[in-house]
Amino acid sequence: MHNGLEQWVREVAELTQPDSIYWCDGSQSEYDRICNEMVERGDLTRLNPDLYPNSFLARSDPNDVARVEHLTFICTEKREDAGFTNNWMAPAQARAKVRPLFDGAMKGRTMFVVPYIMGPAGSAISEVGVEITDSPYVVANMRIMTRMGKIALDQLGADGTFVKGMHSTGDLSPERRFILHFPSDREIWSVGSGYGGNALLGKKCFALRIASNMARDEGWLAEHMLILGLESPDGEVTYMAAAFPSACGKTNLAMLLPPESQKGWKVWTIGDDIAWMKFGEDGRLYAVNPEAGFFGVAPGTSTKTNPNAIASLHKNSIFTNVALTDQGGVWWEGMGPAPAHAIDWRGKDWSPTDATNAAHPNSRFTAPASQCPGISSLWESPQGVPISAFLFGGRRAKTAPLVFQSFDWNHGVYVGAAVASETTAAAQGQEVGVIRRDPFAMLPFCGYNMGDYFAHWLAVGARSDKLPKIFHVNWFRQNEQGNFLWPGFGDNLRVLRWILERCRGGGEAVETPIGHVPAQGALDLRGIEAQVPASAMEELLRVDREDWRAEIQSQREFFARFGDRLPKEISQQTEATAKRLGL
Ligand code: SAT
Ligand code: MN
Repeated sequence: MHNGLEQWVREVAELTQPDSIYWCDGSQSEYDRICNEMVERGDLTRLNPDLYPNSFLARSDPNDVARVEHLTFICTEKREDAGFTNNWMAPAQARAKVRPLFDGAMKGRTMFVVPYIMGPAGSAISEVGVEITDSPYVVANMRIMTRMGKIALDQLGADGTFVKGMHSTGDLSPERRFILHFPSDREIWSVGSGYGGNALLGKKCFALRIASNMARDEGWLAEHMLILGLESPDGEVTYMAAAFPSACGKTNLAMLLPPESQKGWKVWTIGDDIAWMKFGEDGRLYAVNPEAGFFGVAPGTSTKTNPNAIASLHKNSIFTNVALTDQGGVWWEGMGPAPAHAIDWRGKDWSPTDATNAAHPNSRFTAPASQCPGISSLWESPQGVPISAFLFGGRRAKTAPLVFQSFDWNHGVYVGAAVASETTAAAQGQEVGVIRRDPFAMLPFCGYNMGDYFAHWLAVGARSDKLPKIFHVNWFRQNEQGNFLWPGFGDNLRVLRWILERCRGGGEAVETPIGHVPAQGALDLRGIEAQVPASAMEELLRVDREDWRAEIQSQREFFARFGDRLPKEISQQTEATAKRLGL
């Protein structure tokens, strides 16, 4: 047994005073028992086993439905080390302020000790974490999302290192809700929320905020990226990693099903949210998915938009804040025809004529990755998969073309740093649909000063001559009437194909001031010619000087806020772009 772990568990128990302490082994029988107990208490609803075997519906507190960025803190000694993109508290002050909320917080409850591995068991890229929680819902989700229990204790051994996560749902009051990260102690405290990224500490808290610190210190990358393998008709598979902000379609792209006209092409899923990458001996970057499940946005997910996601969640899954049908199944907006009656995410009667949503816009499914029909045979490979291309993107109605390639690595780092996107429902307490700058889609997830993070990316680029090529994509460009110009979903394969050709040294391109865009005819549009006429294609790839004037101004203002922590290279790239645009 690991001494440090045992001692820490004792300390947390002394502080939180649970009725009992339970060490999770990760077995199926343990999962079944914990879920059954929640059903008996009314905290979970078992779905109709004929429709969704071994699956459950959970409803969170209506005040607790998404990540809370304004209550999320990076606790470094110096404020500048967290940077202006993070909320900051000094570690001692943060502990003094929040410790009282844990004091006796688990009285009358069971304290679960949840050891877990982020990454495939036995991989040199993997890391162990332990979450202590009083939420059985968190335990059940962690079992789907991570390799949890005995397997993690075995990997930890008697003297391994692990990331500590202390979680209590507290009283769920937003006034007493805090998500604290202590990067130098590799430690997380979370209280007052039972939802998603606030409470499943392996996900954003560890795998991004703490791991980004580890990655900077140790020379690797912890990124908010999906990982996919694109198989061409000759059977070769090329791996790509893509960073988009929360709820911008990472899960859909990772599970893409090619349209009819694209015979012979296949997309294999490795991960849909997070990538950890280290250099291999051959100088290439190898990526693993630290997670073992999908915590996907439910609304908009259908057999049309993402058949593989639907196939993944038909059993052994947990649904949170979706609607319950009279047949004991689930429903959400965008899934298909609405049922005549359902119980909505708040637990109230609902019918399609109601003005409210049946499912919360940030409602989620938690499903084992192994159930995805398109899961890659290498998704648990300890070596990871070699990455050939990085894609950055966001939701932009204007400005950003469908796709462009950066001129080189450093220009690509600037392109990543300049990502902006319309906000979504994945975070609470902000307006939806306004443009915010979101570098590398890491704005809420980078656990240290983002200026230093840009510098880390530049430094990574200096270490190898076999780096992935860097691209920017935007599936969300609209015409003057506000209609999407690009069909998206499966048809995004056409863009991935051009990216693949560029990686192989082909793919016709035209140079623009912001990068290379596909030449006319370079994207295979067979089957969508009517939907995407030449005029639409032109608009999709257009670099509008006036839009870019505003864009460059917004970038300058944003980058200026980093002060002397901004690498010179980034401002030089901004100004070089402005110059190429003739601004
Ligand atoms: O709530 S999570 O952080 O797990 C999901 C997301 O916002 O991407
Ligand atoms: Mn995410």
